Amino acid sequence: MAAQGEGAPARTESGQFDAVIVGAGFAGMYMLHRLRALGLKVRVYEAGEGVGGTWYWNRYPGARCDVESLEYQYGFSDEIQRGWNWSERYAAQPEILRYQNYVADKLDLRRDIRFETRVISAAYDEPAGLWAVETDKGDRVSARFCIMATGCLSAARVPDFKGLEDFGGDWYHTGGWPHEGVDFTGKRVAVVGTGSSGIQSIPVIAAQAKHVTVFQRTANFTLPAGNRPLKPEEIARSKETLLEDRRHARETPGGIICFEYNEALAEEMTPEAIANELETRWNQGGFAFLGAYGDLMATHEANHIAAEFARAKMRASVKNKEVAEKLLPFDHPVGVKRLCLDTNYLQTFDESHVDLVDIREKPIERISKKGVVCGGKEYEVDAIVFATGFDAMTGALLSIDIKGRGGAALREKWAAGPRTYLGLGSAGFPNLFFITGPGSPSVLSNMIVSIEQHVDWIADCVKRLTEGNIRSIEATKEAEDEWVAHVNELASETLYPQANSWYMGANIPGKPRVFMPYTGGVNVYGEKIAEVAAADYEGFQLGA
Ligand code: FAD
Ligand code: N01
Repeated sequence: MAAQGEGAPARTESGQFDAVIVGAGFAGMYMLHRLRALGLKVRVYEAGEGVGGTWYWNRYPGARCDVESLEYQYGFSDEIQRGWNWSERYAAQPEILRYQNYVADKLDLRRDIRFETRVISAAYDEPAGLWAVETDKGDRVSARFCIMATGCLSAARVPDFKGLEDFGGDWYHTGGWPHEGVDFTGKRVAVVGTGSSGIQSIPVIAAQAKHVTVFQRTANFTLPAGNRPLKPEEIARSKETLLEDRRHARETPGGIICFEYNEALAEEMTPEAIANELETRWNQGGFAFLGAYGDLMATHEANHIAAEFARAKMRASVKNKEVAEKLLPFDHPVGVKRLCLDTNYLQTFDESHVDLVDIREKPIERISKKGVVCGGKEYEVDAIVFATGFDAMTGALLSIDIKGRGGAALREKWAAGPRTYLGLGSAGFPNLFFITGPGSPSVLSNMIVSIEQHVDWIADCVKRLTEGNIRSIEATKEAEDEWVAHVNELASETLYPQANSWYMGANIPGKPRVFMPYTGGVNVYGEKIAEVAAADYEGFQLGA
C-alpha cells in the first residue's frame, strides 16, 4: 500500500486547476478518477491523513456496513471488483478502508490529493468565472469547477455538555476514533447514544470493559444483522454478476438488490401473509424488513403492524423484562429513523456489568470530573464514548464559507433549510456541484450507488460544458423552487417527517426541521436526472 501522506511537510500551493474536489471518501475518489479521465487538472483536498472518508474516521469497535459488502462496493470497474474479495456479509471498517486504499493504489489517486488539508472557503469570482478555494494550510487555488464530496455523515457532533472540559477520564466520539484503537480493559465506560454507532459498538465495548453504562435518550428499532462469513461460491458468483447487478440496483428504490419490495398493500394481504413476510424478512436480516408490504412506510396503520412485530422480537431478545421495555421504541414509526442492524445488542443488556439509563425524562445535566450526571445522580466512569451522531447532510458543507454570485453566502441561503435543484446544484452558485446533496436519494439508499449516479452525471456534464465551450452551469431559481416543493411533497406522503431524526435535522439544536433527502427512490430519481441531462440540462442555465 502506498504512503498516506502522513507526516508530509506542510506545503502551500496556489495556481489554477480545472476542478477542485473537497473530500476523498468514496465520492471524492471516484470523482477524481472520472475527471482525470476527461483530461482535467484536478486537486482534491481531504482533511484526513488518508482516503476513505467515513471509513477513515469511524474506527470505533464494531463498525461495519449495513448494506451487504457485495453491494456496498464500487460498481464502475470490472477489474477493480475482480481484484477484491470480501470476507463477510457485512464488512467491518478495517476491511472497507483496506478496500478503499486498494482502489486508491489501483487508480493511483493519491498523487492528486492533498491530505490533512481542510477547505475553509470557496468563493465564486464572477468576472473570471472561477472558484477561489482556500484551505487551512494557506493554499489559495482557483478552479472552474468546485465539487463538494464532503459527505453526509462527516461532521461528527459532540453535544454541548457542560463540564466536559473538566472530565478527568478520556472521551471519544465514534466518528473520530483514535487510529491506534482504545483498550477498555478494566475500565468503567459510559456510552451516550443508541443510534447505529452506539448499537454496533456497545456489545463490543462491553466484551472488553469492566462496566458499561448506556445513556439512552431514544430507543431505536434494531434487528439482527445476520452477519456471517461469505461463502467462496457467493464471492465467485458476485464477480460474474456485479456489473449487471449494479444496473439492476439503479432500477430499485434503494439501490439494493438483495431483497425486493413487496408491492401489495397491507390491507390486501391476510394477517398470516403479513406475519410470514415480516418473519421471513426479519430472519433475512437487513433492510428487507421494511419492504414487507407496499404501504409500510406510508400509513400509520400499516407501519404499526411491522412496529409491533419488531417490538415483540426485540422484547423476546432480552431476559430482563424491565430493561427490555426500556429498550423498546414507542415514539416513532419503524423505519423513519435509520433502522439499526446489530450483533447481540439487546442481549448485551442481560449481562451483569451492563446498565441502561433512560435519559428521556431526565437528560444529562453535565459531565463532572468523575463521570456523567443526570437525574441528580453521578455515574462515575473512566471513559465516555459519544455515539451522538453527526450534523448530517449539511454540516460539512456549511462549515465551509461558500459564497456564490454577488458574494451571497450558502449558509444564509440555506438558513431555513437546504435548497437545491436535484441535490446537485443550487441557484446562485454556478459550477458548484454537491455529491449526494440534500434533495437527492443519498442517505436513503445504498450510498455507493447514489454516489456513482451523481459522479457519472457530474462528469458527463463537465464533459458537455468543456466540449461545448460553455463557461458555466447554474440551477435556475424556478427549477430549484419546484424541486424543493416536490421533495417536500413526496416526504409529506410518507411517515418520515414524523420522527425526530437526523434526516430532519432534529438532532442539532437550532437546525431547521426540514426532511432533507429525496424519498422518491434511486430509480425514479435516476430517470429524472437522465432526462434533465438529455434535455441539455433543463432547469439549469448554461452560460456562454
Ligand atoms: P465521506 O465518506 O463522509 O467522505 C467525505 C470526506 O470529506 C471526509 O473524509 C472528510 O474528512 C472530507 N471533508 C469534509 N469537509 C471537508 C473540508 N472542508 N475540507 C477537506 N475535507 C473535507 N452508507 C451505506 O450506503 N451503507 C452503509 O453500510 C453505510 N454505513 C455507514 C457506517 C457509518 C459508521 C457511517 C458514519 C456512515 C455509513 N454510511 C453507509 C454512509 C456513508 O457515509 C456513505 O456510504 C459513504 O461512505 C459516503 O462517502 P462520501 O465520500 O460521500 O463521504
Ligand atoms: O448517530 P445517530 P449514529 N443527549 O444520530 C443520541 C450511519 N451509520 O452515529 O435519538 C443524549 O443515529 C441520539 O438520541 P436521539 C447511519 O446512517 C451507519 O449512531 O436524538 N443523547 C441517538 O441515540 C446512521 O443513521 C452504521 O434522541 C444524545 C444517538 O445519540 C448515521 O450514520 C453505523 C444527545 C445518535 O444517533 C448516524 O448514526 C453507524 C444528547 N444531547 C452509523 N445527542 C451502520 O450500521 C444525541 N444523542 C452501517
